[in-house]
Amino acid sequence: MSYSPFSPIKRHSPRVTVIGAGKVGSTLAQRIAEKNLADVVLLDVVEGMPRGLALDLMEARGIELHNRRIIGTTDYADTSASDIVVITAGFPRKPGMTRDDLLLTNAKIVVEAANKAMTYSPDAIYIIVTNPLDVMTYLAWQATGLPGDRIMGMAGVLDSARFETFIAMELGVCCLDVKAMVLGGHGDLMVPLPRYATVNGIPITELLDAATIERLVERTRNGGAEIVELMQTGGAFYTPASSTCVMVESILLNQSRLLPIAAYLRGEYGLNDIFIGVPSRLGCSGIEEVVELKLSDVERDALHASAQEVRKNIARAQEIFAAVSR
Ligand code: TXD
Repeated sequence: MSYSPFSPIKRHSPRVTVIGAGKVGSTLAQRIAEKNLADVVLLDVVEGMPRGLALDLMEARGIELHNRRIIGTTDYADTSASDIVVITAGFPRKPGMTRDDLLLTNAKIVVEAANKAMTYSPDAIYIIVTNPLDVMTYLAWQATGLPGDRIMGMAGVLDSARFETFIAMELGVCCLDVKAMVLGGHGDLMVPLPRYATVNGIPITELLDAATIERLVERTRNGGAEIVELMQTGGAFYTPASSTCVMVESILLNQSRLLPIAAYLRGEYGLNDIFIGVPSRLGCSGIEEVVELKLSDVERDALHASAQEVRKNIARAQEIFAAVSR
């Protein structure tokens, strides 16, 4: 029998479950652990794979200088008492495929994952990442009965990061100085807001002409597809994982950061009963506040057009669901 003078480490660490140990999920697990934010449970349907990834991440701890536990599993019982559950399970777009083509396949996966996770972590805050994002978030909210402030979708942080990158590249400035906000659904009708984009406080409308801004807006709207076309297999995952990690961090550290996230609306921006990207403050209780910006008529119309698209897809998903379960 081996001898050890040490008793096992006992601690109450925050715990984040990441469902779907694919590109986004495994990169997110790495970010969370290496930023020393929480222990991570990485769950997938594929036997062995999440355990392998978790072991690989654990073996890097001495080098990356953290002591977070990463558990890989296919069993929801291992996810119990999580503070946050992130759902990335599903399939990404293939070249030429729209986000909405993924609708039915991913809807079944996300609803099942959310329901199973709820049995073990009924008090957690849920972040949905799977596409089509706004629709998946609505369906998961509906299926779980979670209050609107404890379930949200990640897309706006990613779309804003892309807009900021393109602005920084165009102007040749440091990306740390650029702040921008993209609202609306995570689709072709998303609403980048140039009026609220700045380089360290200087509005970009004073730095770039209208045609250039429109080009950057278009590139932002097409940001996901641009990467899918280049990669051919799978889509973006580094920035999606970083963007989700920002939300996880704001919740765990109760930072109340103002972030564009897909939030449940009850009349804000003239929209009701929908999840769509709007600026919200994110803290330990989830969404603390949806912040209503003053929008111009054009911006408001664009947001409503995007909402219309999201609603159409929610209705379509519900129709397909009803037909399948008949
Ligand atoms: O801005 C955003 N919201 C997004 C969304 C940005 C990037 C990626 N976005 C979407 O996230 C993408 O369109 C997909 O719908 C998801 C996951 O993307 P990822 O690139 O990580 O896909 P992978 O690498 O194919 O990983 C998906 C994993 C894979 O390991 C499957 O085995 C697993 O999901 N999977 C499941 N896990 C648990 N439970 C079930 N039922 C399940 N089905 C598949």
